Amino acid sequence: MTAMPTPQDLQSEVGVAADVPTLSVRTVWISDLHLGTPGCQAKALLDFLRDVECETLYLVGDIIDGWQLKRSWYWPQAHNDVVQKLLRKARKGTRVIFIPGNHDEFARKYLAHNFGGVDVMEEAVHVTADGKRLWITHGDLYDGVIQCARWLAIAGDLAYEFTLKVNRWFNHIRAKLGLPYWSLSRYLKHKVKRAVSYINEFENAVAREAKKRGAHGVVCGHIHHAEIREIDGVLYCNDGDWVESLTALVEHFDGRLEIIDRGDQAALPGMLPAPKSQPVPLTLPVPVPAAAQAVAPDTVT
Ligand SMILES: [Mn+2]
Repeated sequence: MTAMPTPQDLQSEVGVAADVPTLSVRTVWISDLHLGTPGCQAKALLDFLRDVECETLYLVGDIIDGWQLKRSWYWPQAHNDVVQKLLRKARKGTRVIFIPGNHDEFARKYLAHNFGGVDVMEEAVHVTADGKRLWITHGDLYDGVIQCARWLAIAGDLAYEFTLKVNRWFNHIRAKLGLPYWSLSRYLKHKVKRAVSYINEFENAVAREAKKRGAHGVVCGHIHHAEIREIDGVLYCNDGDWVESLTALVEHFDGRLEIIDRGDQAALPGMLPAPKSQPVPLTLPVPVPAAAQAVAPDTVT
């Protein structure tokens, strides 16, 4: 005779279940992890990698940030864990393909090599279950700024690093107040007109290039802005990043493509979801509105 499960039993079952992949897909694309920088949200990424199971995993560039590691060495345990997790997936039968980006251009010296089960390729063509030919590239080669003014790209990189620093500080406070994660850099990118036109130019250039190659679509990263849309008859897919938006692109077994958003589902003001039904108890009388206004969205225009 079996005894009724106690609440403890149930709890441990949930604990076990948490380690079992909950998302089974044909293909996963992730890029712009920027391992080796404080901006990389390695914990969220580890959670995602633990939850997902796939036949093919594309690492679409800027996986390890050689630019920043050269400036100052930063390599915490969690970043090691991500690398171990990726290698483990390769060992367990996932086909892992690494397409270097501009921040890990050092790996472009090792094209056509295989490291611990990871194939390094300059670019790839992926055929979806429903027969779409997708051209895979990081995208920096079609970024006018990087190609024409490298110094500007590096200056922009430093400014970006600073924004991320402010963002971490800001979200640290938000977390203390029980508020969800909110990406400042993601917000700025949507708000600043020049950033918007820069993104559009990039997207058009990549889509044009995909068309030239006779592909149905393209998968890229680089601009840290996840998206699936059609541009001039070409399917443009960007898998986003794990620095600010925490997004991945997946292909389901029927060939359907989807963006998985592990960041705040609605990081943009105006798109905020209804307040959660369970209010977070605050133990201290924290001055919520004042702190929130310090970096209020509408002060940034
Ligand atoms: Mn890049």
